[in-house]
Amino acid sequence: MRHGNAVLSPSYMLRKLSKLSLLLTAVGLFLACGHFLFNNLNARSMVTGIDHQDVSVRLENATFVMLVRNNEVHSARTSIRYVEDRFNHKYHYPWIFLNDRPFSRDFKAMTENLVSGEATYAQIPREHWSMPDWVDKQKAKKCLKSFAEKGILYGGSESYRHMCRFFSGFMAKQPELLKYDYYWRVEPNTQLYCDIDYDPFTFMRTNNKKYGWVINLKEFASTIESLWGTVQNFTLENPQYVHPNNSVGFIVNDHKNITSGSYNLCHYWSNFEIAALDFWRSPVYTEYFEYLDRTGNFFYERWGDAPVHSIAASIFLDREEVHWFYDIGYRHHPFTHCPEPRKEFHESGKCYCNPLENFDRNYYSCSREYKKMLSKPVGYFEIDASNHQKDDVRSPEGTRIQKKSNNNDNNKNKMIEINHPKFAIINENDKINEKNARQQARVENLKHAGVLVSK
Ligand SMILES: Nc1nc2c(ncn2[C@@H]2O[C@H](COP(=O)(O)OP(=O)(O)O)[C@@H](O)[C@H]2O)c(=O)[nH]1
Ligand SMILES: [Mg+2]
Repeated sequence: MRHGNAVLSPSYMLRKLSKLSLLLTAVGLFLACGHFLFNNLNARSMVTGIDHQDVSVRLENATFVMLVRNNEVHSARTSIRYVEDRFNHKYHYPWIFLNDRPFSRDFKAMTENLVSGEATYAQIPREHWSMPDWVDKQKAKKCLKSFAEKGILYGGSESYRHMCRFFSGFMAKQPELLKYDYYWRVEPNTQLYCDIDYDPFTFMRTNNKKYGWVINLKEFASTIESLWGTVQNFTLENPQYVHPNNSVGFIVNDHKNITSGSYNLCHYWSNFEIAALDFWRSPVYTEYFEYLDRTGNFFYERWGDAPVHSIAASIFLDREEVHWFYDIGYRHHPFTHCPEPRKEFHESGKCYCNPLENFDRNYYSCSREYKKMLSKPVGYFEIDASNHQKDDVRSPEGTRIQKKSNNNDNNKNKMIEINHPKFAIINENDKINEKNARQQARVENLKHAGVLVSK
């Protein structure tokens, strides 16, 4: 009994308890170390080489940016939710919403608690969303009409042109963005398919990246007829801006250079961008944008911000400053980027897209051109523009000089356009009948390509 009493005595119980808690602490420590080691052993991606950190705070001077209309609030909410769930709920980066009109109370109410960082709603100044005074409004109106009649995607839309010009020249200069170094552009109705367990902004900074993309593809030739000629003229006048280790091989095929080659229509799809704002604010880019803008062809034609950005990144940046976020599974209708390696992205439970739907496999993807460019040694695309004669299309004032083009390339580009899968998303705002538009575009393109002779 005494023995039994001793077992149950308070001091005995205390000794037992403290031994037990020591044991539990040791087991806890062991498990924590194991967890830490396991996480860190698996922290570096086998495919991208990126280190995945385990952090829960905003680290960089960066923001999300979404240009959006009030009536797109639910599509905006979809995209926000994807970004938050896959990445930002751990980091709480702020969101900046931009609009050419004032944001409605409803838009704010439906979004401000969905984001995990601070939300800012800003209206774009009129001078960044209107035709500049050197643009001939009557001529622009006629051009829009003729583009619409040809069934060119968004051909008849003036607001689409303001949007493209805005992203090309003014987004980075909005007062709300001035305090940031990096942005991530998000569009309504887009999806993210993979957990992002590192900070892409930190990746950009520590690896000295300026431009990050996910999907690349070919542009409609008919929307940018004189863009390449204008770019050629700009580089001929400013050969010092061409980076010696550029990635011109991505936008010009067959080892040709800016002035001897034609544009292969390849560009990074700009509805997803993670980039350094200082590049768009730099004197080189500003001069380039102003040179393009003086032609008025954001309106007379329909120059997209995607080719405008991509051409700049390919010519003015070191190719090492451009980054393919291959590991980010992403969809913007109608294309999906789905990282393919099964073990890292799918069997790990990280992604849920279908690798067979990966757009890199599509004929219209430019991933082949990109990889080919990367396979060339550093400095391979160095260009001495000073030896070339300025000879193409339009003066900065937009007057047609002399169109010198390579017929074969032009025909090839037209043929590419005819079956372009993006025709599936003809703009509803333009009230274009998709079937008629496609039919008309085919006829027009065949005529241009010399396949059909008009009577
Ligand atoms: N506020 C505003 N946003 C616009 C306007 N036009 C386009 N956007 C936005 O600009 C982006 C691109 O437009 P979108 O219609 O998606 O073009 P697409 O991706 O080329 O088919 C999206 O974020 C749109 O919400 C406009 O007139 N006003
Ligand atoms: Mg879009």
